[in-house]
Amino acid sequence: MNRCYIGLGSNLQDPAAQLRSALEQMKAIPDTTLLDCSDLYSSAPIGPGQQPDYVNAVASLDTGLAPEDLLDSLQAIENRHGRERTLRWGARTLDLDILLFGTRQLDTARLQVPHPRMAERNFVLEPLAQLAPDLTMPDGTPLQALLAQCPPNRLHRL
Ligand code: PH2
Ligand code: MG
Ligand code: MG
Repeated sequence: MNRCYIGLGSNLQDPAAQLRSALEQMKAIPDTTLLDCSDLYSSAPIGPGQQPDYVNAVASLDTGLAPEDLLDSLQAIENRHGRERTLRWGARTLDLDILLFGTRQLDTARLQVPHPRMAERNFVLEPLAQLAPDLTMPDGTPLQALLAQCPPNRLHRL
């Protein structure tokens, strides 16, 4: 089993409801136990053009799946929520990102873990710290050290 942290985000079509529905569907991923979810946070969009604010959260789970199989399950949930893959960092109904997969460091065509931009994103680090304040990154960096140097971006707990 590997302890994983998943970033959830949405800024279209009732974002909070998208996240709640995604969490329900994550409970049905095979060989996987959904453990916990942070509060929901409203965050300013990072990305091109005018976009609505996001709702973000982080969930924890234990899985016996291989990383790419967990990714398949998460992408299937995104697709069932009408996710369209057009513009990079464009508005989306649902985004489910593997932030951490145990202590693994992965760099394949489909999957980079830890998530390569999580250290710059307070909408990832703050909810992650709510779930696991004492977490250490696979390279040994404490999560609290990342938080201390993360650029500020408008974020509030809903
Ligand atoms: N996700 C992105 C791009 N920009 N901005 C916020 N506030 N929240 C996100 O989840 C987010 C983003 C790409 O996945
Ligand atoms: Mg993302
Ligand atoms: Mg994604």
